Amino acid sequence: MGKLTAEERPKIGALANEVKEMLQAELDQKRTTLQAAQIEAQLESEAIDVTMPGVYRLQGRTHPITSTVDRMIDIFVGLGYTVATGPEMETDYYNFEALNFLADHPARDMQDTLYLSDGNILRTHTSSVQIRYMEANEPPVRIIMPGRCYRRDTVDATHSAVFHQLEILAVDQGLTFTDLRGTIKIFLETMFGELPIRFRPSFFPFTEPSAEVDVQWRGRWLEVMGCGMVDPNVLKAVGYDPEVYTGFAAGLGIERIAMVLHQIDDIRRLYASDLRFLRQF
Ligand code: 2NL
Repeated sequence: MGKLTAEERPKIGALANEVKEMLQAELDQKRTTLQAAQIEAQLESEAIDVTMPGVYRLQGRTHPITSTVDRMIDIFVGLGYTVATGPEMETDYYNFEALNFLADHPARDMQDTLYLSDGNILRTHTSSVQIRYMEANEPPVRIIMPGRCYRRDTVDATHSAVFHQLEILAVDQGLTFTDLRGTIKIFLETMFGELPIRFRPSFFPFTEPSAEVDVQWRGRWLEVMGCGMVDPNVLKAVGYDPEVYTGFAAGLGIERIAMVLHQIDDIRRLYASDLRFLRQF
């Protein structure tokens, strides 16, 4: 511009302005076109065809052992009980000694119990959890222990080396066998509906007196659980005074209950993971 004459300067200046405006207009137009194309492409790639059929996904369902335990837990939680859990690997003390098993009790035999190489055992019942709970808590006690247990059993239609148990324990002042009977009656009626039940005298190392409970199911008496008043020796072992406190306890096999409820003929079906079986629940 500096080299131009005075009369050329405004003309060239106006021309330069015109060129600049033209270029700017071209650029603006190009930008608009590119942006429109980008939005178009994005809309296309994100488009959802709502008429397309869905992808079928195989749905899992609750295993009959789990649903049976869940029902039992619901009933006892409704009665004010709390769920307690503990280790599956146990010491002789918690599994037998504290539960008043004598040193030569047959259940301690290597034939019946799975011993680990370090001298520990796989718990044969969930009662060991109750001992641990009572050691750590003062009465009153209202607990249930659902859990996996192990026995050195030969597997057949009614025996499994791994099985599930649910135990109930109540310790308080003034608890009697009548409280035990009432609790079990309410539980069984909620679980199975109204049906005749009977208590038969029995024996367990950890209860005195002890009883086995039968229900009349489809015209037959079926044994469904064991129970009794907690032996004073068990209360002493956890530091409770048996002159002040009494307790009741019961234990039942979960597989057994699931088999009765669902008419399952062989316990092994519960562990075979056969989808044709599991899909029925
Ligand atoms: C059965 C019998 C039973 C218990 C379990 C228990 C636990 C403690 C103290 C006293 Cl810590 N008793 N549990 C009592 C009676 C019977 O189970 O045949 N179960 C399948």
